Amino acid sequence: MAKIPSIVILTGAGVSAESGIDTFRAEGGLWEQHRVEDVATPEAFARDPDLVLRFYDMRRAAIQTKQPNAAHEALARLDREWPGELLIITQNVDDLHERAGASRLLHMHGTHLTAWCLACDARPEWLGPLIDRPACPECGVAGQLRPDIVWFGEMPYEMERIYEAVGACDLFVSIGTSGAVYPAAGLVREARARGAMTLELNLEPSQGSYFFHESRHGPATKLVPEWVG
Ligand code: BJW
Repeated sequence: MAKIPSIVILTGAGVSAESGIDTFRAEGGLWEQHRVEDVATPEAFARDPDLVLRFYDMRRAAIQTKQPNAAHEALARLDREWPGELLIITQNVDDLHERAGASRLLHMHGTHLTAWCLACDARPEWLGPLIDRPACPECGVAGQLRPDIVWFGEMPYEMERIYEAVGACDLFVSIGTSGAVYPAAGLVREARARGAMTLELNLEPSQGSYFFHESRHGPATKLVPEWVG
């Protein structure tokens, strides 16, 4: 019997755009109000922790008011129904994939659901504003919790598992990501070099469009349900 194709899906901010969560690099996007160097590096956090914590507390509160859209729903259905190997690798820190019901999922750039204790390395639930300098529920030390989010210069999570899945997949699909940030942006080349078919679903051609066998352009809420069928 023929092997059931194994699928890896990489998602980015574009998949959550129609849920009302700003993308990073569009006009009027998240980082036009906040310079990325001011908020998304460990150096910026060391320099001005209040600015960074206030920014992420606000983002987390905003994300909690948003709902999954038709693209998240379609991917969750595919995850439930696909009989073969499947992994959704999201760069997004929101939890809209899991709220739609996806479970074969990993967050390579972290998540706003947990905080990271710099004192004991635990990752407890991110329960309230970090700007208030709460104590870590694991070790009790106050003021050492930071967002559990991967900043520039930090190693994205679960890279070993990611390269293993990408290297073994038959189909690699990239949805709603600009291809501007590595190592995520390099995964398509990795998949293609190992013989996978590669498909891009994005509002417009991304920086890496020419690496894909096929690119389809339009809103994720239309393209993803059409692709999943
Ligand atoms: C729609 C849509 C709709 C809109 N429907 N589509 C020089 C060269 C190469 C690399 C480097 C370099 N200098 C430094 C680096 C490394 C650096 C990097 O890549 N920098 C680049 C800027 C050049 N990367 C890192 O530092 C990473 N770590 C690392 O490399 O460690 C070393 C290592 C070595 C070897 C192996 C492994 C690791 C860490 C990167 C961390 C990224 N973190 C961020 C911020 C998190 C904070 C936060 O969330 O606030 O994660 S950056 C930001 O960009 C966020 C996102 O996950 C990430 C990707 O953005 P995404 O999702 O693509 O969003 P956009 O806005 O860019 O694009 C949205 C797309 O959707 C657009 O194309 C739209 O058209 C589309 N769209 N609406 C469909 N409705």
